[in-house]
Amino acid sequence: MYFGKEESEKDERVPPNQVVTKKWPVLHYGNVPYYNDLSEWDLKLFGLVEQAVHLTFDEVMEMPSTRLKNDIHCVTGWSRLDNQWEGISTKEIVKKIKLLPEANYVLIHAEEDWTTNLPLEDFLKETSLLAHTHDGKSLTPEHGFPLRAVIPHLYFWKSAKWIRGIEFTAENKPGFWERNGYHMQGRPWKEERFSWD
Ligand SMILES: Nc1nc2c(c(=O)[nH]1)N[C@H]1C(S)=C(S)[C@@H](COP(=O)(O)O)O[C@H]1N2
Ligand SMILES: [Mo]
Repeated sequence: MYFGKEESEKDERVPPNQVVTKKWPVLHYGNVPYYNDLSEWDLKLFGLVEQAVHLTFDEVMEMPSTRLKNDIHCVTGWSRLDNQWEGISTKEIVKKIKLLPEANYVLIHAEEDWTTNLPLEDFLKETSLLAHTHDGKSLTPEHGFPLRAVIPHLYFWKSAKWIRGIEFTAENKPGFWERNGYHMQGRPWKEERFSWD
């Protein structure tokens, strides 16, 4: 059997039982929020921090921004390669607060009380960011406008769209899908799809 260079490269980039798509599927539970006025929007950083902060959209946009290219892997089996994101790195966002030493996990809060949890270490990985732009265009409402998490090294459900809060916790509190059986960490290369995996 002949394996061209492209094939072997793909194997290195696509985790087990994932299929590459060029399209970008839209997937979520609940409704897409539409904002008439971003002055209604804020991002709350709270929980195990010295002092909680609320950032306005303008304050977020004034922060140093970063561009990162990466691959995303949805637990339903599709992967999309070479996504170009622009936004605020999570390491930059936490400069706005002082984390207490007990903070070990993060619960990301989105519109309609949708949540997802992950270890602080995964949240702060150098490839993690809060993105407002994808492949050069502002996020569409369906894909998370005005701001979404992008945690590309975990299954894509951890990449919350329409984020409104980041809560730092001592315990690993399960989020929406995690309460329904999805994995607490969700690493695609280990196929951590469900909590019984
Ligand atoms: N707020 C919110 N974010 C969410 C979800 C959701 O239901 N609500 N679904 C997750 C899931 S399961 C996936 S696969 C990705 C899909 O992102 P996309 O629609 O931009 O491809 O968003 C994640 N972020
Ligand atoms: Mo998903």
